[in-house]
Amino acid sequence: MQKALVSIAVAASLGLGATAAQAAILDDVKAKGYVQCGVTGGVAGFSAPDSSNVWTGIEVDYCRALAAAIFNDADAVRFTSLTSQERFTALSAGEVDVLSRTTTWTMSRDTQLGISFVGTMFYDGQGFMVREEDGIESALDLSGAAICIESGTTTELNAADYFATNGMEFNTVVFVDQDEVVKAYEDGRCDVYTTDSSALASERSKFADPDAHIILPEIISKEPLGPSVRSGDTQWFNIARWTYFALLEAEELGVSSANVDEQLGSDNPAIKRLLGVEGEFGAPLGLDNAWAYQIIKLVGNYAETYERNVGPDTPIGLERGLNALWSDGGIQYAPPIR
Ligand SMILES: N[C@@H](CCC(=O)N[C@@H](CS)C(=O)NCC(=O)O)C(=O)O
Repeated sequence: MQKALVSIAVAASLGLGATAAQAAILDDVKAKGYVQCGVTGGVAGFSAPDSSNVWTGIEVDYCRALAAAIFNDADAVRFTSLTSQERFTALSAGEVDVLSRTTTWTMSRDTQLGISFVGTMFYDGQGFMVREEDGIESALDLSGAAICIESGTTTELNAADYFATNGMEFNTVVFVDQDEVVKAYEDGRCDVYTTDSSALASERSKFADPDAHIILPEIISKEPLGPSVRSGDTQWFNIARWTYFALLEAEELGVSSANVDEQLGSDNPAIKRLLGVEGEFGAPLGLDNAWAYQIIKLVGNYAETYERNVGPDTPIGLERGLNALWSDGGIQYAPPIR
């Protein structure tokens, strides 16, 4: 009896207690036939439903890529719209299988909430938007200004740090919902709207007169936005993480939705491994060896999702910047598939 207890304790301390739960999420997802993905209520370019209730955005594409890897069907995904405050509980309670929602990877979120971040789909930073007519040119001129902010975010915390560090008076108007924040700013209840600078660009693109608003030059934080999963299921974590890496690796190797079938005949060993022509890289994840082929065929590579959702030719208009591949001067980098 005592021996059994000791071995349970040892197994638990080694993390083997998770073994029973190892395949649980993938099995559950396969059984229900879709991935349940937690997203924002609507940040254009990241995740937003269109008029026919079809979700689009770079974070939506990530969820579609996951569905493509598992089901060879990029539509085998359902979306749950979550506020900033709801998102972590929804993930840890199992209401969603993955959270892909303008969410900054921070240490406390990664280590204290029972969730694990898998990578950074979008390197961002916090900025400030003001009305052009107010003539403000720097965030350092914002002492005492009324600032609209969404609660339960890093935004709140960073702004507090920034104002304290610069000896400025911090005066916020806080809302739970993004739409309320934007409306309050538009209605003139606040002088300033602050959030991730990509979301500022996204919201500004929806204003009646975008040019009446400017984004100040200061970026006051690091906001690595990425998907996260419940902790304790290594297989699911690996699937989520390598889905992100596959998007990057495909771009790096020049494999896109347009040429992936042709690339099946490539002589490049790295492309052969990526597409499952050689090696067994899907099987250890519980997936078909064509898992990455399916992602690329149905969703595209990282550049494709970036360009169609947030790139310079979209209303959001964001250059690749930090989100360029490491080989193009950015910091997006995937470990090799081998
Ligand atoms: N990245 C920050 C901010 C996240 C956040 O909630 N951002 C707002 C603006 S980008 C948002 O997504 N709102 C959408 C909503 O509430 O539906 C965090 O993780 O705390």
